[in-house]
Amino acid sequence: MAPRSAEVSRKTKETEISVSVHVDGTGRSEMATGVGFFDHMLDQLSRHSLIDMKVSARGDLHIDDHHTVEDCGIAIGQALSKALGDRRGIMRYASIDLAMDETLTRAAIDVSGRPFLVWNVAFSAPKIGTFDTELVREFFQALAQNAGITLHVTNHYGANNHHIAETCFKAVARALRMALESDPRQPDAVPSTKGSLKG
Ligand SMILES: [Mn+2]
Repeated sequence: MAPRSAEVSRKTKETEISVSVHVDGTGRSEMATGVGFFDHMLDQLSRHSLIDMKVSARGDLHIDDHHTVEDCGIAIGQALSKALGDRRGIMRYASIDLAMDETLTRAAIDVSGRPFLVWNVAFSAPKIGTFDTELVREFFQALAQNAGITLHVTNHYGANNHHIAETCFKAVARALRMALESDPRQPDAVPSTKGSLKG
């Protein structure tokens, strides 16, 4: 498999973001989005997917975190899609039930080229510290859309909202790691009867 890396820069009137990803990495992350809790979540995404990720963002945080979080999802998704190329030789499907203390969350992924998010996660509070819990969904919606992946996330149960958010990021990370792993039985094939995973 050729090295799977990409960089994306994206600038709008709301945000200026640069992202680099190395899919076959060790989970090294450098996050500077200006949103502390979000940096913590992106660190989890990188660490548990083993995708090296560098994200720097300058967004309109004087309004709120929404544009920055959503646009980071867009840019990371675009970088992943670019790095994956024609998606040859990947396992494609993966799922995990991920436990963290009292919380259990499932992520199921199809690296299909068809963007889709099914989101069954409810938070019991609107905020984690200063972070709006509804932005967790916004991030994954942008990620799925721009990475070209089908992503289902279900929180089975949990009490602590920090844990619920964190298990979403860790479960998606771990499922991504498995789905993007090279398939030793068909290392040169695109795993689709259509012959294409580019949507
Ligand atoms: Mn944490």
